[in-house]
Amino acid sequence: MFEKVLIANRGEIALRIHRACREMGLQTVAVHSTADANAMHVRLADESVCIGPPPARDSYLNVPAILSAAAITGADAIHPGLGFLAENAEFAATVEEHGFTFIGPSPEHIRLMGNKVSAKETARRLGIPTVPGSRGSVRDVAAAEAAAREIGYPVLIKATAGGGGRGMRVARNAAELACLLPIAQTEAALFFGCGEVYLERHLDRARHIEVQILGDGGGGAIHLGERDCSLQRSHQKVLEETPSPALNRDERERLGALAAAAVGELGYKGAGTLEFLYQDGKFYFIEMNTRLQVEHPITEMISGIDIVREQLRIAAGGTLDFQQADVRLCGHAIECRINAENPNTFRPCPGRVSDYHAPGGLGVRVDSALYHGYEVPPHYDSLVAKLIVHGKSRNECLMRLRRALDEYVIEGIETTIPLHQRLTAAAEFIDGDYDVHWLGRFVKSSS
Ligand code: MV4
Repeated sequence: MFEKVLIANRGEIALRIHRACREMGLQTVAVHSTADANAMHVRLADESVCIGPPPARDSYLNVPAILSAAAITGADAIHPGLGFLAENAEFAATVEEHGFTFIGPSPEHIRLMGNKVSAKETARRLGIPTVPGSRGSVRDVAAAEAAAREIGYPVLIKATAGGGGRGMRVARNAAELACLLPIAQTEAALFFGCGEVYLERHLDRARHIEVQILGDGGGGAIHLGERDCSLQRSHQKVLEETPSPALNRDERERLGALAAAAVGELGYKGAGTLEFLYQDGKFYFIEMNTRLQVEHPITEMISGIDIVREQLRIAAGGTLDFQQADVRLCGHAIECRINAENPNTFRPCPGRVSDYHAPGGLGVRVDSALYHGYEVPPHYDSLVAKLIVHGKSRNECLMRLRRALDEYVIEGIETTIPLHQRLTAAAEFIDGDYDVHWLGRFVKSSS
């Protein structure tokens, strides 16, 4: 096992990783921008190094500064967290070239899944159902129209290097496709530095369901069930739950087994997530994330497995602590993402936290780097806390969640807690009756 881990991230996720390290007896190194000198992850780490000014490209994305910090502190391994450099294959390779362990999958697997066309092709080869679409990318209008005739309209134009929904376009007929293809290609080049796009049949009332997996790098792999992440607005997840209210036990086991078999076959190392769309009783693979995810705690709550601990064990060359048969998924868990934003307009609201009291009690977990007097900087993502609640049943979980939301005090900044209070009172949410478009409409009608 390592002795010292550098955490190349900030905020609640840096704290989350620090906690796993500390419980395993590992020393931690925090890196931070000048804007984060007073951050909680810096206070708690054994050592800290300032790596640059507030803009992420000068600090949290500054690879030479991060490697220098690892060298001067004598770290053995680097955990990239999520966002920033977590899915940068080049970074993973550079870390290893400099003699540190990258806590995550191989650069080859990161690259394979970062290209959405090769990810889909790989999934299909491994027997995972995918959304009907173009074979590979489409170069010009003629090729796109030929592919769309086979797929059937409406089609969705997606960027090969994309993900997260940016730059997607729906075309309902050949005329729209001819018009939108060059726009999508230009946008893709601008956003992602690669103008390649591909087509998929557009599923118009899908749920977003993802499977958490862990691979040991030697062909062993297990799954930890699914998460329903359909409650999003503007491609930002707002609330996640597990298990999905839409699946029965049989569907859950089949999907999990399929995902675990596939990542085992790949020889995948570390934690990962396979994303699916689910509509009319069918699953369609769309993307794989090769990192720890924001919503991982709900899986930890129903499985009792510390996913970051497993990441560290796997990266150190160890095996998984358990087999599939040892995994017992118990009860129900929900995560509310609490952002420093106006709950109606979603405008970011940085500032000083003038009063702070987090909820607690049985089945309640708060992952947050906030504290009384903390100044939320304006430079980064507005996620400031995750409220995660567990219950024996979905109803018990919901009752507990409402109780915990009512207890939570965050003064001095606006937060999305009032949105979660409205959402958890909505009939469709209570009934589990929602798709990826429902929250956007709900927000418009309830604010
Ligand atoms: C889709 C889709 C419908 N049909 N693909 C958006 C984010 C990216 N990861 C994939 N996304 C979608 N892909 C096909 N073929 C609808 C979405 C989508 C969506 C997916 C997950 C969660 C929220 C969403 C909101 C709008 C659209």
